[in-house]
Amino acid sequence: MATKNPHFYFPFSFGALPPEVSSYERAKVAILPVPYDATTSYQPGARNGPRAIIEASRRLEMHDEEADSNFSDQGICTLDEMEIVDDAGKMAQRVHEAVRALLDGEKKVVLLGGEHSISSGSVKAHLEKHPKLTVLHIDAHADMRDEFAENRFNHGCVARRISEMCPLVSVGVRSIAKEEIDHIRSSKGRIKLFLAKDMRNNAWMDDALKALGKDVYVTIDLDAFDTSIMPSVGTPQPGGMDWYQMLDFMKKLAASKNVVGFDVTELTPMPGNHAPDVLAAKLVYKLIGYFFSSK
Ligand SMILES: [Mn+2]
Repeated sequence: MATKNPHFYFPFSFGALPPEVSSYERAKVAILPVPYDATTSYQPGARNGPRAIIEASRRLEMHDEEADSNFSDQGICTLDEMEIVDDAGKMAQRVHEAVRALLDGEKKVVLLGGEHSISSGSVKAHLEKHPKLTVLHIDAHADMRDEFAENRFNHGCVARRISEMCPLVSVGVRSIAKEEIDHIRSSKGRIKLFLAKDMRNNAWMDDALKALGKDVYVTIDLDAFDTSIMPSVGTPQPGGMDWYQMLDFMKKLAASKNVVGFDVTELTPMPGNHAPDVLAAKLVYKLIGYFFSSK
């Protein structure tokens, strides 16, 4: 088959992986792109995020320099982009059904956004498989409003929707409304908050890990990163996390918890600056390695 000739074939799959390691049957990990951004409140364009992450991933070395290992050996398949419907609630429902089908097929799921509202459907599907699930939410914003722009499924409400299903730990937050703080205080410990201002040394990491249960789903809004390295987001905030701080935290998480799935959302690619796309792609690849290798 011509597709097996490495000289004439550069697949549009995560990591440009060839069919031998990227077929659905062979893959332990399934990447689900969700190009949805209908409720984005400031700069639109997250619908272009999944494609930019996959495109950037095709230029990555599959040998991870840090782990001295190739994380793609476990098989990573890239699914077609999900079909979009306007309504955010219906979209979350679609994501729920798609992720449930993948979990039924024994896949580890990686959701690529798209705006953050899509995550609630993925959490719901994972919770059905892991009843004691807790969610680690990494974000510049609390996303804890009951509704925003008259929409309970707006991307600014996603952590609230998730916290109605299971306990939630938010880290990296530096934009939060008074009503959101009041809601977290009234949650009796079900929602825990780590503000970015309190994360300038790494003492917070152990406290955040202690707040999580054994089974963890990780949802990442890329605006958690500092804008100096991640300007390609719809709603930027200064004072975010740096690359190695994020990786250190993710490695500690992987060492002490069972991470069952994750998503990376809100990349809004910026014409002429590919560095943030590469950051997102490399983060996804490293997390696949940290969370799913040899488990
Ligand atoms: Mn955010």
